[in-house]
Amino acid sequence: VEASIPEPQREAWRKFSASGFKTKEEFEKEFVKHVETTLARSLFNCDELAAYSGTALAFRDRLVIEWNKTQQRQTFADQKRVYYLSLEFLMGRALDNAMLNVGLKDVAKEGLGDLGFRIEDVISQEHDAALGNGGLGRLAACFLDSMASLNYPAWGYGLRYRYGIFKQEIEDGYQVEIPDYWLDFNPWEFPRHDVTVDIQFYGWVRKYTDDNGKNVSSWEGGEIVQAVAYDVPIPGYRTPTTNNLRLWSSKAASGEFDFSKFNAGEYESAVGDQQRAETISAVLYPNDNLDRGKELRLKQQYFWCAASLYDIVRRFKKTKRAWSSFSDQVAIQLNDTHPTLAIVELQRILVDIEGLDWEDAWNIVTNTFGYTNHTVLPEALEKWSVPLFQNLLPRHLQIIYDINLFFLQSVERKFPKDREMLSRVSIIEESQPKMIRMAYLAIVGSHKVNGVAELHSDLIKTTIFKDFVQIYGPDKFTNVTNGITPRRWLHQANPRLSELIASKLGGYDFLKDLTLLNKLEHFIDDKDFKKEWAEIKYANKVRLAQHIQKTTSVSVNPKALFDVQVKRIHEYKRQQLNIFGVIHRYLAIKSMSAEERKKLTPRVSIFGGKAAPGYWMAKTIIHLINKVGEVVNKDKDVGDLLKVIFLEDYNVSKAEIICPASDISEHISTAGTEASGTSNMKFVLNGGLIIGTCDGANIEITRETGDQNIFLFGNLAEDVEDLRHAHYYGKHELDPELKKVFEVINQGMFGDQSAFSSLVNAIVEHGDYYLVSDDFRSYCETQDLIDETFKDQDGWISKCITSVARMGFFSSDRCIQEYAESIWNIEPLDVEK
Ligand code: HBZ
Repeated sequence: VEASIPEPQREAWRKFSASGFKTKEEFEKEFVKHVETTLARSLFNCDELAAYSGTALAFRDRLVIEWNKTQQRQTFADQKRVYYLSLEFLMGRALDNAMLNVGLKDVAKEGLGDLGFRIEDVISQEHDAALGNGGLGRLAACFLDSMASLNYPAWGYGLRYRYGIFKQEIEDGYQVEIPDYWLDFNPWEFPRHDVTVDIQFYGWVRKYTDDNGKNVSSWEGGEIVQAVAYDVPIPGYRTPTTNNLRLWSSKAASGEFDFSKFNAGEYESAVGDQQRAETISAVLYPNDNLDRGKELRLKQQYFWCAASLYDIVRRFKKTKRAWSSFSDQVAIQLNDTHPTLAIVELQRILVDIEGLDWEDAWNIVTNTFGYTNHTVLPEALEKWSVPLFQNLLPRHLQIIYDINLFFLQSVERKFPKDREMLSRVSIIEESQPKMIRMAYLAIVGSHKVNGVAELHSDLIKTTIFKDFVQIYGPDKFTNVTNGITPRRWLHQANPRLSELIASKLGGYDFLKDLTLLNKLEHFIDDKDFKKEWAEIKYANKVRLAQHIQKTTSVSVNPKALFDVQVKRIHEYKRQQLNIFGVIHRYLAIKSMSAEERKKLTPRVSIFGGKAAPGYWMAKTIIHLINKVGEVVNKDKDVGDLLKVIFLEDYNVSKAEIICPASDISEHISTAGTEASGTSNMKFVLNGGLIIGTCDGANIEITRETGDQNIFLFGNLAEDVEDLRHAHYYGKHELDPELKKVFEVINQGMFGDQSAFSSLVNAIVEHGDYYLVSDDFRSYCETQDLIDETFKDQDGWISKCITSVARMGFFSSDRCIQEYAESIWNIEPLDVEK
């Protein structure tokens, strides 16, 4: 308030208040201004990168104007806000998205043309913002897009990593990791050097009785690191709402930086302190679905939770409301257990700092938080060692113990004498060392817990969180099936398909209400429409073929069936099943006569994805794929009938090229292991069909699009346990066709067989935990069915169109509306006022 301009002077401001370009000429003026002044370049040295920067700066100005207004509007409206806490935001590129969302891409295209640039070349200069591993991080990014597009008052909170997910290179068939330093020029972030929070670590707890005779705990000593806010504008699609993503960066606190060391000549150690502080936000942990329990990771989590909570509480306090109305004003969603410390931190703020009673504080806390679970894999469930935690966050450990005590007391009242139950549900695992079970803490501290697809939400209720359903009743647990933003994953990635759809549906309203796609079913017999549809798919395949040629030097025939599996490499996602299937196909081709080969459907098997740097088995899978590619791709007997491609460095911007170009994509996890999957949705929305197991969102995709439009195979989740038992007791016979695949690997067909022995032995000797052998036959038969089905191109296209028409449910807009209504209890803001 103190910083606001007095009324008499506001006229002068309003006269010059910025108002963003609308026409081609205005864009060109802004562009040239930025290139010449902000970048200090001229028309004699403006390369494509400078053109990107100039364009980005011009659009950034536009976003900032709406962003400021949005923040004012939301402050004025004073409604309940939602805060989405995620340690990952896998945003990808921002420029194309900004141009489309504000509706000025055509203006920019023409303007750039006038100035001597092609818009595609300019867009492709941008470095991906890759602050995430995979599905979880990308989901957070889609949610930001939907929350802004639907005008919800929403903020994202995350960490500003200096290094995002590593860049992947393939050398001799092996993955090599290169650091992803992405901040050289990032026009999309605004440093807020005035928005800082001091974050405490280590130290001790002092207990005393205050003047009113109340027992107080105070966290003292230790060290301080400063959190600095960096804000990223998030434009909604064709709406003025531009929300904020706030990312925290760490640096040495000013009071902590020891200048006397400089004077004493200890320059190095002074700089060392600085660097140690900066290490907290230096790098994204590159594991997906694995918990490693490292201290630096815990520091990251607390640093980010504490800074975000401070910020949220500060904003609430400005409204001068009573604490009892906190959860009427604030909803906080936890993206997995990574931000669970926010629960403890809010309780600490309310009790230790604001002086509320434990009970009152705890009511506020549990009414505020919601927790989303993304996995049932035991190795991914976070646990923190008590000694490590005690050292770093001594007061928080005490609070967790108290939360646990009160929780267990309530359980005991409900289930007297059930000691087993108490030890099963305790937040503290009585192991050596003791461990804090973060998922249990998240459940106890939230009012709602959700899974991300129907099967997954059922599974968490019947397996890992079964006891908690008994304790709290079923209503605390709910499902919100994931979704994707059609803006990026249809309109931006596949502009021609989007345009074709718009031409039939009478405009682009479907991008705001994806269920409108169902009107496409009227055109299922429209010959011209189908022809155009096929041409677009073909053009997208040509574009991918060019990318493959450029990056791997392998020529692929765009008329072949493109079979794609792109996602993080993980045993549970079963890329090994896919590549064994490819080898099986290769052997079949080799044994065929020339006549038989003529009847085959030519296929390009395309893989992509990163392995966590410490995940040996995943790296071995990548190695095998590349070695199989080397053999198959140069085999003259095979020619165009089969090509095997590994695409380097799969990321969001590459996904935008790949998703529109598939005929078939693979979502083949062991049933019950993939919580939802979201790339399955992206591929179908772009007119591809899928081969998949009955897992995650595949099941709901089948329900929506019809079982004649999807290729399902394999065992069901309910049978997995028994099948694993059969392996364990030696009752499983290895699939005979898979055995042949292993034989040729062992004979060295793809180079040194010892390189792949761990992969083979996991199945042959170590119990085949992911049931590759059990599903192999069904998988191969289904692939044969796909070959047959693809021969009838007209029928194939009908399936694709029908599927797209029925994909409306999988918009992240639907998903966000479900969260808003059933978990957050928030309303969109009227932006017309
Ligand atoms: O979240 C994924 C699930 O595997 C996928 O099925 C689901 O569709 C998606 C969105 O709900 N989970 C992840 O991507 N998880 C991680 O990347 C991860 C990262 C760090 C961790 C644990 C998991 O410590």
